Amino acid sequence: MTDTATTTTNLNKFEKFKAEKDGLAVKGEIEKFAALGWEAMDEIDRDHRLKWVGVFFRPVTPGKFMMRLRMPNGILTSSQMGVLAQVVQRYGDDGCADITTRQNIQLRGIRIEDLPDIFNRFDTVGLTSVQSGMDNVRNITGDPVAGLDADELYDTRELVQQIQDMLTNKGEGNPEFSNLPRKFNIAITGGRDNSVHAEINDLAFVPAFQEAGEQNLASVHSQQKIFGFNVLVGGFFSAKRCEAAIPLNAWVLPEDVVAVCRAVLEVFRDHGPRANRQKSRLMWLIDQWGLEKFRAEVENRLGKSFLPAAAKDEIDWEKRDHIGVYKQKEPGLNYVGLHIPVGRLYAEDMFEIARLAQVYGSGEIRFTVEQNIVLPNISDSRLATFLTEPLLERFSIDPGLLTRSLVSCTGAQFCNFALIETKNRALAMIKALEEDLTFTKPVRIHWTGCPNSCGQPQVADIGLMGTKTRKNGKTLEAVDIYMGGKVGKDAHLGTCVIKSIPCEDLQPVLQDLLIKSFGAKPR
Ligand code: SRM
Ligand code: SF4
Repeated sequence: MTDTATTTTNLNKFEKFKAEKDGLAVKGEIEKFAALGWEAMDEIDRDHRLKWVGVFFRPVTPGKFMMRLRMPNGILTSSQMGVLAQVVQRYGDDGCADITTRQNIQLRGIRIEDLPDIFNRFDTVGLTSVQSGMDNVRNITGDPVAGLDADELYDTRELVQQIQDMLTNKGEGNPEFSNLPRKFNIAITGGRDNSVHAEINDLAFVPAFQEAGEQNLASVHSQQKIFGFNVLVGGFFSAKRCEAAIPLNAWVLPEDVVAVCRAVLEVFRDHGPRANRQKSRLMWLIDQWGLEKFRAEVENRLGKSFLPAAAKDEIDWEKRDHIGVYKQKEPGLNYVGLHIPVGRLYAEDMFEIARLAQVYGSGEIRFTVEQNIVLPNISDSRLATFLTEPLLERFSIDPGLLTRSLVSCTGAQFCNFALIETKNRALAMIKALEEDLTFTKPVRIHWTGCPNSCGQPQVADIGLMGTKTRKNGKTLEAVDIYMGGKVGKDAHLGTCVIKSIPCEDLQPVLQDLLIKSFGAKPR
């Protein structure tokens, strides 16, 4: 099937177990695993293959699994949220959920014996967790205010759903794309502020117009300016290397986006390097081949040539965080962004969010890549009452200027890669800094527990990446500090500026940076 994985000799451990049994095969074995229990299960099934159905063994909390859903464009209904709340509720103190940096949700405390029931419940409300981990395409991100924003150029919701349906066979699982060389991220943005961080995805579509005359498009389209997307490829973060996506020099019509995703993924699946997992993301294939050959191979799969990229894209706004109350394009309606501290939710919060969406809105709930929630379709007449709801005291529409932009990965509480504790520490640090300083603008601080960069420190104003350091003969939790990440218009990645600050010494260092570089003032 592939250039590099044609024989099973010399394959790395992951390629070997994938060749022996496809990850998706576990879908038919859930009842068996539930009956066996996690301790008696085959270890490869338990630790790896279960991730093909979104179930993650947590070595930090053995027997209490994490489930990663798929939330196309970050959108769910209140009934879906209700089901997710019921699932975590049964685990008492072990049960909670995290909104992720890919506009998605993960559930915690899951026991393997409950999986058959959980999957049945998911089915009743149209939820799926399939192919959300390991060598699969992750949750596909789109504009969190798609269809609500008067200034958007394209409503991404339908396209994101179509891509997910193609990749996952409508949530049932699709063996065509269940053995990629590595994980793969896709984002589509139709707004002006790049709310999805297009530049850090393996494949991204950003809005761009072509002049009808210039590209011989006049025959198919009557308008002068034709809407489509410029295509970016190869963006990724890993412990070894981080790259922003580069232009493929291709412009595609919305109706071709699904086919382009398929073509790129087929090329990646069949030719992507598989020998070394540290060198398997799409950019490594582009390096190996050169962009021209990669582009030609994708065209070959697509069965037609790309038009060259439009000269400029339409990302010309600073990035919005969507926290607060905003008018929708439809008169009389509003969307309200609630700040969810480090994305952490408990069952009672989830029931309450579902209720608020139902009572005040249209029952719809949305997630952002900043791990927050947007409730759309709240009418002018209900808005004032909505704003008096007690939940908004904790999930504020007007948090402090550091708090509102805080992002944090899972960290040591549940993740065995973590070198430091993140979420609780991040919250405590922000509180202390807001007590000591005043701010005139938000400062985006992102915490990530290890160099895998799930908390995206490279896109932050100040990124904090977990590490270990030595001080007075002791090993301590520490951070490397990143700065210079720019999001929205002219997005680019930040770089490491200070290394190995022990977490116990971090507060004065951050205080200094906030004063010198972001105009903060001591109170
Ligand atoms: Fe991630 C692995 C959590 C977004 C790069 N990531 C993991 C694992 C699965 C490791 C593990 O098994 O413990 C973490 C699960 C911990 C847990 O219990 O929650 C984990 N990643 C997360 C989440 C939950 C962070 C968060 O708090 O929001 C995000 C889930 C997104 C989702 O819904 O699918 C998450 N991870 C990201 C991102 C950000 C993004 O996509 O914009 C990145 C960097 C971008 C990228 O992938 O290019 C990211 N995660 C990684 C990597 C490094 C990938 C690589 O090529 O080396 C790993 C390690 C790996 O895959 O081997 C990883
Ligand atoms: Fe775990 Fe590291 Fe990802 Fe944080 S960055 S969730 S610690 S793998």
